[in-house]
Amino acid sequence: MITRLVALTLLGSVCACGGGGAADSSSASPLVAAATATAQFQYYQDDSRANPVSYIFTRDIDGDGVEEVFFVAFETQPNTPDKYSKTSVQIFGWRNAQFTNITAQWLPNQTHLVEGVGDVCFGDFNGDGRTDVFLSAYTDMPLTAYPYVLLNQGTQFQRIALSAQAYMHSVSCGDIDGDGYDDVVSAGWGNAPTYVGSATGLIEYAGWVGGSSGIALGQFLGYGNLQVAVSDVGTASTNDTALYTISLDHNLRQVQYTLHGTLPPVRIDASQHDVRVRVLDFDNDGRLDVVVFGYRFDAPIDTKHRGEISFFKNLGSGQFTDVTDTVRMGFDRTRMVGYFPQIKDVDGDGKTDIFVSQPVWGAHSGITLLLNKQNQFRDSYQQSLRDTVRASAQAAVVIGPNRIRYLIVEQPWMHDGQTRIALHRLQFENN
Ligand SMILES: [Ca+2]
Ligand SMILES: [Ca+2]
Ligand SMILES: [Ca+2]
Ligand SMILES: [Ca+2]
Repeated sequence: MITRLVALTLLGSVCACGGGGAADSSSASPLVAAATATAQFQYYQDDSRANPVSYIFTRDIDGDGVEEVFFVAFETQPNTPDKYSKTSVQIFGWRNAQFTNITAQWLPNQTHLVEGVGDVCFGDFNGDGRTDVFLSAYTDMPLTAYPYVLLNQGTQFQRIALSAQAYMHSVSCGDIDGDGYDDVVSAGWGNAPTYVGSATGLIEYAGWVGGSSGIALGQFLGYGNLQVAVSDVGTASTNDTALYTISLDHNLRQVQYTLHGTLPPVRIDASQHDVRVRVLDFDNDGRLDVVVFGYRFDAPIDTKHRGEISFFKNLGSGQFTDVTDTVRMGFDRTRMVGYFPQIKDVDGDGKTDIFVSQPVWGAHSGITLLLNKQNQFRDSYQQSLRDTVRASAQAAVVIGPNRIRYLIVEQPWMHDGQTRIALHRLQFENN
């Protein structure tokens, strides 16, 4: 074991130098411990063996300071609508210090059975102080599905189906109008409504932002309703990220999105797909900034420029500038990025970091940890992460009991209908 770790450390040093020039001193630490828990479950409700597209989300839903983990999925192409296999939502958490499947408690009476989920966001939609969940409707084909709101009753969810939609590629939760009820906006290609929070939960308002892939609510302008940063708007060749202001008409139950400005382009030459947008004030100047995750979707095997994590600094008044080259250190652009980037304090030093993962095939990496050090986001622990999260696996970081950080790994698909997961404790240098 020790020999293996030493070997990995050496490999890590070599790879960090080749991947962009930034010395990665943190790779000297044994970041990932052996798995302390494993489990398996079935996403599908039938005997499909097709590799599901699945995503992992973490949130403390019961307010005990320990995060729960949500696994969601859809069956993708080359399947067709008449052969589509419905999926399920799986929830894991800690019970008596054991990491275990708690789906039946939170989603009783088979309410974990859904059609397909393409994104998840969390908010308090009915203002009762409890964290609710929004599951987007997505099957990656012209087949409608139900978006669901899961209203938190304290120890279980009340599930409510909203009107059927298709292609809800990404969702974002936030209180647009500051009335104390969180709202939900979506990006995609299905003309979904906007969901407005109220004392009784989400209400559908007509109006959406238009064809797009990623979306994030934020107070970028510093006044008025929240705005949205939206990726993959415009034409296929430009694929811009844009900022829209939002106005609500409660009487007509309508929402209007107005283009305020366009952000710099993500610097990928061809077939760019900017799948997710995230918001954080990465330079601590009091203005919310934008991070866009994009990749080249038809990238040949030897593509030098496959993935991007772009940092757009908010200059105020809706103006943004690309500061990626000075903010992001050491990221290897042949790498793949993914659909559930996490903006959280991964290493527990009080600064917000970025973690993103996606299954890849072949020799490429699909995992990135950008640790925030002095407002620079440094590519860290790449070799350790790659050794644990192997090709065609994916992972997320979850905060467990006693604020201990874990890597939850969804293992490569074995074509037997079972999804296997493993929990690994993370031990960072200096803490
Ligand atoms: Ca919890
Ligand atoms: Ca609201
Ligand atoms: Ca800022
Ligand atoms: Ca941190």
